[in-house]
Amino acid sequence: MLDDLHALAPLDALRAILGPAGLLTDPADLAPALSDWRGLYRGEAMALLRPADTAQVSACVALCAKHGIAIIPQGGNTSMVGGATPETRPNQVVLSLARMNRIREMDPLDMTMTAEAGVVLTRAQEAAAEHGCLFPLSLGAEGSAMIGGLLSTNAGGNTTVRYGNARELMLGLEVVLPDGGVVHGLRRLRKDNTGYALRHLFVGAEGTLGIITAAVLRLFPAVQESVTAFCAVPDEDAALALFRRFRAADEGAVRAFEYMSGPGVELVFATIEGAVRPLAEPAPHYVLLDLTASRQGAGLRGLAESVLAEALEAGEVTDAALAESEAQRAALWRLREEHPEAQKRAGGNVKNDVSVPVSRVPEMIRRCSAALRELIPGSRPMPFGHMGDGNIHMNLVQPEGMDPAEFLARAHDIMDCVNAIVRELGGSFSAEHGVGRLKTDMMEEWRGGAELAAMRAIKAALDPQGIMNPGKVLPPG
Ligand code: FAD
Ligand code: 2HG
Ligand code: ZN
Repeated sequence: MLDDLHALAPLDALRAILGPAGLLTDPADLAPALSDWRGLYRGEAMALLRPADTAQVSACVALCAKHGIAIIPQGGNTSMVGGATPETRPNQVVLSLARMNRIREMDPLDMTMTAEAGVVLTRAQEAAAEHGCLFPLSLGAEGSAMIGGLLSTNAGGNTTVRYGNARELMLGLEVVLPDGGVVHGLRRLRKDNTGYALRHLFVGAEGTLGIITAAVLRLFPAVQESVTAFCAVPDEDAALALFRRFRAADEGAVRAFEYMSGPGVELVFATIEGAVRPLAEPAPHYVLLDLTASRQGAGLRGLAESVLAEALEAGEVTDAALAESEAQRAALWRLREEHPEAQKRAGGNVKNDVSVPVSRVPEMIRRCSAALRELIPGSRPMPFGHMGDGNIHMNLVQPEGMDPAEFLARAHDIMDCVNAIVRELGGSFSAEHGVGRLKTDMMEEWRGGAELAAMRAIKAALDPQGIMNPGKVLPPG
């Protein structure tokens, strides 16, 4: 069968593998797959492949390897770093996992879910809930991002502080290698020390080493009780002090601890319809936090009230609102989750997805904000994000009235300005979004020497032709 296919022209052979529904070449069908959520990149591809199962992925990859055709794996296409967007060059295809969206198995006893790469995160969360369990990964793009993409970027999000990154939620993987071979690693073992932990190599590899087709995911007990609090805080140190206070009171209860700047929240009110002000007075900084427990009667409301009362007394909190209903909880979270959209609507904005040790977050925010204001007078720093993980989106919104193109032309100066401070504080230039296409030029400086050499050796060993997602993660050379 493979020999017959290899006799055909590549696109005809791919069509023979995938059937008419599995191969699209009409420019209108391809267009959404050729650009990214941020609108930074636009690429080219001769076709969009939409395999329905692992055998089809394997056959497509083997055929592409034979013809030297590059493959760009794509899930929900929500990458913040252009990781799923093809470059502008010939002889490449985008391979979407969207049709591979079956949940193959749920096991509430082993607390595992075996899901295909194209399962959308909200569907995985719902499936877990239908079995009385929790799949805890949660982030703003959860209605589009897919299991394969989430694992390939080792996504973080709002619950990392409690449950870890996507990597910590994965027990086993099925992967198609760049020669079409299949790693059948869907083991649901908590312990499995059998040589190199290959499964972890593909997590965070951003599609440069192979295609994840399915994964065994860890489940947790469902949430039975929760409290959400939206707090006004006077400064960054107070926000961190509040985190310490809640952690000390009950570390296991803190599901999310998110920081937002006053100007960032005001931008949400200004640009997002229906955003509701939860506190009487605007504040310079805010914290949104969730406490959850897997048993009823855990007393989380009392805990939140007593910790907040102490924090008010200590001057760490100036006002706070506790959600009284699911609708209020959603409204509070909306103020946080609309930050990316609000910043997009404000014209040019430059993202800096950075991390530092948690203890250095206040200093990082203060120093970066001051340096950015000096670099571009009138620009608006709007840091927000996962304070409990030391991961802040140190974003900069353009000055009002400035031409967005003029502002975006300074993007690399802006990233360099933030990165220099982050480096001094022992941090990382990419905390959760990955390297993709946007940050390859930072790899030499940050990961050069033996670390980058080892990464290149792994890439060369698994993908000697360099057909898997070229131009991503590793710098040229
Ligand atoms: P894609 O964007 O399609 O792909 C991402 C990368 O993975 C690409 O390099 C692609 O080639 C590769 N890839 C995709 N599928 C596979 C596969 N099956 N096998 C191998 N490689 C594959 N990220 C966070 O970490 N935390 C957040 O809080 C967060 N919030 C976000 C909020 C918004 C509004 C948006 C737009 C994005 C956000 N992101 C966040 C970024 C993004 O959602 C994540 O990176 C997500 O994991 C990407 O999933 P995806 O399915 O869209 O992958
Ligand atoms: C989030 O935490 C995402 O909302 C997006 O990681 C961050 O827009 C951003 O910079
Ligand atoms: Zn984030």
